[in-house]
Amino acid sequence: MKIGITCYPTYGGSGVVATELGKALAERDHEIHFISSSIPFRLSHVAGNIFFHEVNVQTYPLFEYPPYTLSLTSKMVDISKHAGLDVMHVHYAIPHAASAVMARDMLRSEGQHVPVVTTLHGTDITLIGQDPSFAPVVTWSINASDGVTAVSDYLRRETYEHFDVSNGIEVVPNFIDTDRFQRQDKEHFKQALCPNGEKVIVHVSNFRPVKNADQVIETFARLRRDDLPVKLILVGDGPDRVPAERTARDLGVYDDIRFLGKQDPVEEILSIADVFLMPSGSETFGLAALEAMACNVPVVASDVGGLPELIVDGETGFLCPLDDVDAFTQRTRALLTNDDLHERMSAAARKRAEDTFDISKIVPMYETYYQTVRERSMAEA
Ligand code: GMT
Repeated sequence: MKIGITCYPTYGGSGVVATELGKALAERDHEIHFISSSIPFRLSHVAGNIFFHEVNVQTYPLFEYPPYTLSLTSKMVDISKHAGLDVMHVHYAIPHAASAVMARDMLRSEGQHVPVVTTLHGTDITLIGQDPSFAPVVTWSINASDGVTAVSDYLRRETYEHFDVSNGIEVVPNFIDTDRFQRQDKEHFKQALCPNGEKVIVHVSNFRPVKNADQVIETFARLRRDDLPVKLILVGDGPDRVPAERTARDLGVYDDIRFLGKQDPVEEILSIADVFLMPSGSETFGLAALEAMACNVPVVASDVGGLPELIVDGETGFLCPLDDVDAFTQRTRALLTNDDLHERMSAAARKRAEDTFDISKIVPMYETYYQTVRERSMAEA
């Protein structure tokens, strides 16, 4: 099949999922056309049957806000016509689904059928999508898509609860390449960071308020207060990074923390981790937690959103009540001080990643879904 994929190219789970999906589909002999504002950060090379088409956004003295959505639509039309796309798969509803539906309708008026599959990822439904300035368009574009998927059952339920959606929604969970994401020998790195054999806690996020980065610091500070020999590595960047640094200084733990900023080879950092913390206020899936699990790292996370579909409480990690820093501290301490418990959970975390979320199990679900959507939309045409 010839598949158009649109996503946010910058740091973020939906872009990662879209890019890894495109790469995996290309390996299965599909022709993939990424259509985006810049090259997706996980797309290291464009070769063979992978193409990248940059959306050219025009400025004009009248435009206080250049209309990216329309430029994207025009690019989708252009690529669909010239590459002969069989399906357009857009990730994150705003504004990608609206652009794709408009492009599809324009193509239809010229006799070309390119069905649209929209994948809902997170805040497009749980937060920003519910704002009155977006909600009617989100509702319309979900209902007008030829196929809709959500990354968890929770997200599917949230969509029906908050939007007047009549379209069906298929749950296709996120996935992980367990060959790439596996524990590697990074002893030299561990030694450099933890010369006295300290344990390592890792948190990876885009440091938006929903990630509750301050609770990671607070949990860490409580563990250090008990003199637990432990270091904290923070990966990623965003608006709450500077406040997190301030909190670390205020709590006197800054010197035991490494703020690494945005990093691509996350699996190398996860390879020296003992516990991964995810105290998010909302999380539809928690891809960063899955990456940790694949690297044998048990996750201590908030009991919210889609996280219980990923983390089996007491087996592959722990789920704690939202904002309960005491519970986070207690569960993390247990994992850092009880070797048997840690060994059992890290093996179970890896096993769950392999058995349930391996890329080889999920990518065929998308292929089958594209086929179903194509046949259905052809029949309706
Ligand atoms: O919805 C967002 O906040 C952005 C999105 C992203 O691009 O990072 O994150 C969501 O999609 C990821 C991939 O499907 C999920 O793993 C994240 O849990 C989800 N984020 C939230 O729900 C906060």
